[in-house]
This record gives sequence, structure tokens and C-alpha cells, in this order.
Amino acid sequence: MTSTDPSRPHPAWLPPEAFRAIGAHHTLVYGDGTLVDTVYDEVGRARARYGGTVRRLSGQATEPERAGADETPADLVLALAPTGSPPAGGALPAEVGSELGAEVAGLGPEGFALARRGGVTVLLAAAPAGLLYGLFHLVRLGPAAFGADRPVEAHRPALRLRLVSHWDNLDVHPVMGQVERGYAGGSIFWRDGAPAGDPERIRAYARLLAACGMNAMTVNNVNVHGTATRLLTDRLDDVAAIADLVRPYGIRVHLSVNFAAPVSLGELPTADPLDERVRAWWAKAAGRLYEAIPDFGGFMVKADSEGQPGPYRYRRDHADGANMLADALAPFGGVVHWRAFVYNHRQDWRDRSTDRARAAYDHFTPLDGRFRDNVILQVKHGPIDFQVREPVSPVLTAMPNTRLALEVQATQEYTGQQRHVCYLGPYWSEVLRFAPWGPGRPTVASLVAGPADDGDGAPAGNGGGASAGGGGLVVVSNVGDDHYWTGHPLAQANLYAVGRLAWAPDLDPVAVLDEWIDLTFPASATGDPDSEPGAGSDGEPGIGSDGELGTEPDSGSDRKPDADRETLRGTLHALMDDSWRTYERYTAPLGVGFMVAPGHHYGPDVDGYEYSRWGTYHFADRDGVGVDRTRASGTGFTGQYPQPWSDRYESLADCPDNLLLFFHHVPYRHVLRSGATVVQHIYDTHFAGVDQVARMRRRWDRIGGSGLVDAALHARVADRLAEQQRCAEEWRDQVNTYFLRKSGVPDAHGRRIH
Ligand code: GCV
Repeated sequence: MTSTDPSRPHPAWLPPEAFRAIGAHHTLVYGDGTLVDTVYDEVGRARARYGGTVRRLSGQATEPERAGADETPADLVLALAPTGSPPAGGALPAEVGSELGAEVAGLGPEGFALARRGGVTVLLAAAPAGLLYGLFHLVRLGPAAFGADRPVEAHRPALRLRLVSHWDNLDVHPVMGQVERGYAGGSIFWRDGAPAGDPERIRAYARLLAACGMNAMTVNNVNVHGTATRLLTDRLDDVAAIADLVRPYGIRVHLSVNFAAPVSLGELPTADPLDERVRAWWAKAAGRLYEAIPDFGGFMVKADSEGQPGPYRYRRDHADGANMLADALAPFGGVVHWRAFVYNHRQDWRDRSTDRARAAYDHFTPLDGRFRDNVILQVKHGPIDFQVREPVSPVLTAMPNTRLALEVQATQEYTGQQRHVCYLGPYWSEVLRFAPWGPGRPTVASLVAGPADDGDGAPAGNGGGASAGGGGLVVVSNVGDDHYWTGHPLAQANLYAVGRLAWAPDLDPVAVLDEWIDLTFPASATGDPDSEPGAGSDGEPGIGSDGELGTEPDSGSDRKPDADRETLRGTLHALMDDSWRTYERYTAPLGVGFMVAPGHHYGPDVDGYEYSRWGTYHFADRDGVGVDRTRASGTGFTGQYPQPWSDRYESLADCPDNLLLFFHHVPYRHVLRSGATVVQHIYDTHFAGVDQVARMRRRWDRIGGSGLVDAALHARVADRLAEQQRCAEEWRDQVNTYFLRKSGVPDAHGRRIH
């Protein structure tokens, strides 16, 4: 059993054992540059542990660098082929080299091509980032990368921008703390206004991000308060220091900025985006940034939203504001992520004509075509706010001339705050695969991918999209300075999954979970004798070695089934596969959302937001529940969707059950497509959700003391499952009691409702 050093961050999906197969082989790394150095170092560390060798041939050097017992012919070649022509010399079999070379030419700067012939595994990339992603692909493949011949396979990310947004505050906010909506301890970047002082952790974080496929991050909250504004000026060195740490893993740093920075820093009397002094101020700030951080990514802006300043104050619109910042960044190649999360947060609950769901579309779609090419409009996946079930935001369908990014939330603000198990891969996968114009038409993934740039990898034909390409995916981080990074150890899987889905939105989220399990809980953690250092792994596809796709890990393996590993794998799947739907069952029903305790958003409070200014109502009365967003009698929100969804959501008969109360106000005895009445569905799902949590808990308890996972990790998960069960029961009892009292309809099964 592997136990991890509690004083250091948990290795997550990159424990040393994940490199066992690579480390046991004889590797030739070919190429120059920072990221190639990283690849060489990674292989070097692995080979030192597992007995292989590594050599490096640089484009310039005549003599190879060597580590380990050399002169052994390479059976793994990792080579840069910038022009598509593979490097001459070394161990590269000529025929494979030219086949792969032809592939990489069209794979862009992050793509790579791979094959295995005659006992040599060859991976080529046109640029260093491709080599790094290729290395982590080999890590996922494990021994399977060194078994039988493999045909040529080509990989490139579907989404070019894959950014982790940190809501980390520099100063501790009096209400939100060091990390807004953070459930994993303090910030890995900041503590009490100063750098957090743990560069190793930041480096380790960048490594984890690269290994799951992310390539950018912001280092501060979109709500930019106090000292954070000064990251643009006298605290710039702190940002540059982070950029230096993450650069070797291909992660570019972006900054959240305060739109009114010139005013809040006391340097100008106005932040009017059309004022020349303001434009010059931002141009100068951008110049300073790029001097300190030549690969700086750009700005993220929350403007005119929840009290943050923006262009409205100067009677300018969002295009004026975003374009001004875009112009400042354009000479350096930077982008502006401009958030579409704009709505009236001072709504009068008595006013039934205002619908928060409509807001982003109403604000932004009239501006389509006015944004610069280096502006990315960042759209939350649903029209409200990261609820456990929401329809896809119609903004994504209605701005064909704007670069769009999809924003999802790994931090579990509304999905159990990393005290509950809630694997969000299936949710994000549903969103990415959603086809707003119906089957066979573009998906959300293709809309944010934009048109293909240079080859055949990225989806095209999205019915629009700015010519500059799509805006990719942004995920709100769930990471903090907690030992396990994410508070709940199993919440690591969400960060892993979002990176993998941003790279390849078609991946099956359960298969992604399998990858995460194989990497995070390697064979040595379950007593597999073959896993000991130096045991070697040549030619034997091992358990789970098909990492990329397999959910049947043993298929094709001639190794004896390892009952322990299967028990652990089965337990984790039992806990996690359906956990998002389980969470949905015991919380707000049928897409109605919220019903959470105001402010911190943890646990139930059915009417907590009902008479508030936030625009998130369920409208339950004695007769029925739900929000009428139809064109016929409600707010007209259904009209923001294209066909066929516009009509499907409008129709009481056709609307999917799981979104019924998002779109319709219905009587309690309304019969769902499932055949149950609304109120009976509420009772049934709430009882079922809690039962499911109890089963998850029992299942986890069964592996306690078995040594299948580290004891401390087991204990952490067990504690959190106990809290999840307590909280789920509270949800069940409050929601069921509320609806029994409102409706007067008893439970058909006579179960206890209070
Ligand atoms: C960063 C929700 C959260 C806020 C968050 C906001 C946003 O409203 O509760 O904490 O602020 O979303 O996405 O900007």
C-alpha cells in the first residue's frame, strides 16, 4: 500500500508509479526548448526509479546528453518534428518516422502522433507542447504503450484554450475568505495579501494541469478587490514569479482585472473605455505585463456584474469595454475573457416580468459581431448559475460572430462543496455534447472550438464562430492548499475530467474516471507484486493499461485478475459514476434550482431565496411549483433557443422531465413523462437519493482497513460521506415536508414525512 507524505501535497494523478512503464524503458528525447527540457526531466526521474535509460539529442548539440546505462538502443523515441520531417539519426525507424511526420504536420502546436513498430514506440510532435502532452498520453497508456505494435494514432486538443479560473483572493475577504467559494483550504498562490510561499506546490499543480490537458490559468478572483488590483502594477512581480513556475508545463498565466483599475489605483478620474487617457493607461499596463511575462495570456473581466464596475457607468456597452482592453493586449497577442454573467442582482421578487435566465442573452446578443477577434465571451454553461441541473445557455447558440468560451464550475459551490461526492464529468459531457439545433448539427463543444485552424482535428461547421477561432473552456478551480488539493479526495477527479473533456469532449466520462482511478490508485497501492520498482513491464498490457477508453480494464490482458484492484475500482465507480444524479435526487427537483441556504449555499433552505433580490425563485404555492418561462404565458425565455429546443422546452408534453420546473409552472399532480406526478416524483427521488448515499457509505466502509487505499485518505472520505448522508437527510426532510405541507398530497407509499 502506498501512503503519501501528509506534509506534502498528495500526488493526485501523477504518483511516481504512474511513470513505471516509461521509466523502465530506454528513451531518446529529441529536440530543444523549455518544454522539451521538462519532458527529458520527467523521463529522467522515472528512469532513475524504474531502471531504464534516457538520452537526449538536441537540434544543436553534436554529443547526446545521457542518463542511466547508455548505449542501449532506444525503444521509446520522443521527437520534435517542427516541419513534419522527423529528425535524422537516433533510433527512429525510418518508415514510422515518415508516416508520423506526415500526421504531425496538421496537428497544430499541441498535437502529437504515436505508433509502435518493431519494438520501438515513437511519438512525434511539431512543437514542444505536443511532446509534453504526448508524454502524459504515454503515462496514461502505461504498459500498453510498449506491448504489441500500435497503428499510427493522431491526437490534438479539440479546444485550443483550456483555462482554469481561480477565484483566489489576495487579501482575505471578510465574507468569502482567501478563496471565494473555495472548499479546499487556503489559496495555493496567496496568503493574507502576500504570495503563499510554496513554489513547489505551484509547480506540482502546473504539472497536474498539463497532465490532464489544461494550458492556462488565472491566478486571482474575478471579483477583484483591494490588493488584487495592484497585480497590474507594483505587484506584477508576484504574477511573473507564478508564470515562471508554471511555464515549464506549458501553462500560461492570465489575470483577472478590475475594469475601474485606473480609478481605484488613483491614477485617473475615469475608467471610460472611450477616453484616450484610459486607453493609454491600459496599453501601458499591458506593455509592462508583457515585459515581465512575455507569454502572458490576457485578462479576465467580470464587468457590470454583482457590483463589479464596468462600462455601463460611462454609458458604454460591453463591446466598448472589452474592445478597449483587447486593443491594449492585441500588439502582444493577448486575449480578453469577458464574462457574460451579467444580470440584475437587485431584482424585486414581486416583479414577475424580469427573468434572470434571460439576462445574458438580452445583454450580449445585440453585440454579436462587434467584439474584436481577441475578445472571448465567457458564458456560464447554464443561464442561471451552476445549478445541479440547468439547460444549456442559449447565448452559446446566438452569437455566431463572437468567440465563445464555455464556463463550468469544478468548485462545488452548488453541488455539495466538496463535502459530498459529486463527479461532474457526466454533467459537463452532456453540456459539451448538447446539439442546440438538434441531432447531427453542431454541438456546444464545436461552438466553443470554433472553426478548424490548420488541419483536420478541430470540429468545424459550427454555423458561425469568429474567424479567429473558438474561445475554448474555462473551469472554476476546486483546488486549495489542502493536502489532497480538493478537500474531498474524490473531487480531484473533477479537475482531471474537465481537462480531459476540454481536450476531447467526446470521451466517455466514466472511461475518464477509469483513467483517473488507474493513475491515482496505481497497482502498488493495491499490492500488485508486479508493480515493485524495477519489476519491469515490457510487452505486457496490464490491468487498466488501456487508460484512454477502457471501462473493462482486464480485457485483452493475460495477467491474473487482481481481485483487490477490481474491488477498489468497483467501489470507486459505485460511489462516483452516478453521484451527480444522486446529488440532484436529494436537492432541488426537476431543474428548479437553488433552495440552498442563502450566502454560503450549503444545505437546504427551500424558501431561502424566494423573497430575495437575486432572481432565483421557484414560485411554489398551494397549487403548484416552477417558473413559467414559456412564450405563451411566461417570461418568453424559451424563445431564446433555436428549433427544435425552443418548441420542446415550450411544450409541457415534450419538455424533458429533468428541466420541467425550469421552464414550466405546473400543478403538483401534473404527470411527468415518466408517469409519476410531480409531487410523487419529489418524494420518491428524495428518498432514493438518501438511500443511495447510505449505500455509498456502506460500500466505502467495506474497504476500510483493507489496505486498498491509504488509511488517511480512507478516513477523509469516510468522514465526508457521513456528512453527506446527514446533509442529504436534511435535504430530503426539508424538501419533502415543504411540498407535503404546500400541496397536501400524501406520499403514495406512506413513508415518513414530517
Ligand atoms: C466570483 C456566483 C457565486 C459568486 C461568484 C459569481 C461569479 O454568484 O456565488 O461567488 O463570484 O457566481 O461567477 O462571478
